[in-house]
Amino acid sequence: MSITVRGFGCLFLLAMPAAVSAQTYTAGPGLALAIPDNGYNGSQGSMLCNAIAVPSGGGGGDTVSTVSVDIAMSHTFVGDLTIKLFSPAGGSPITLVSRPGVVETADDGNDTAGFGENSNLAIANPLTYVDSATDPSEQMGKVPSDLATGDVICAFAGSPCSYSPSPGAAVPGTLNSLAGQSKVGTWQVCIGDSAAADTGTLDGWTLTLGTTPVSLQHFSVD
Ligand SMILES: [Ca+2]
Ligand SMILES: [Ca+2]
Ligand SMILES: [Ca+2]
Repeated sequence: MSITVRGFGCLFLLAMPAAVSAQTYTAGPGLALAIPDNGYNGSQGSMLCNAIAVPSGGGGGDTVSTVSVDIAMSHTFVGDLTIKLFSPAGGSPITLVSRPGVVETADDGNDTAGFGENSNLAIANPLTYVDSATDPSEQMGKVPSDLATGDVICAFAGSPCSYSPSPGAAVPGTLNSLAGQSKVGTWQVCIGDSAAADTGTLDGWTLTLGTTPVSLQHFSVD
């Protein structure tokens, strides 16, 4: 945009919001990071964490407007899992998954009321966590029907590959509640496991950030 106004002999710059653009940042594939079996106690330190450093710029603005996360991992019992996204701004993480099929009384890994959903995750069938998904992650393995041990979520016929965050007993929060933060800094996906025997690994993950660039618009006055 260029606007010329006569009579002042100056150059002006206007900061104008532009359209949302999306940038993706990926760790892996092939990370092969083991999730500590039955290690989760509610703390970040009890989880497997993996970081992505997001720089300034990179084809978009630095102010977050939308967030989604793709995770490729294996696990033989999805009801064991708690998965959280930590943003560079700190504060409470966004809980993407909280032990599907278990009704938690606290976010401490100690619930013994049941084992939760028994279906599997596979690296070849990554899942997307996004606010707009039809099914909450608490329903993983329950849609379109109750999957059995060995059935892989997203690979099983009719099983969705996208889920919205389910906080369980953790601090509530949607991914897009991170809007307005700076994207710049360290983002972490952390995965906890709350029951013995079944295990899994993190193979890779992708962070997709919609940002709103602020573009400088020139106009001259002469
Ligand atoms: Ca749950
Ligand atoms: Ca099941
Ligand atoms: Ca386990």
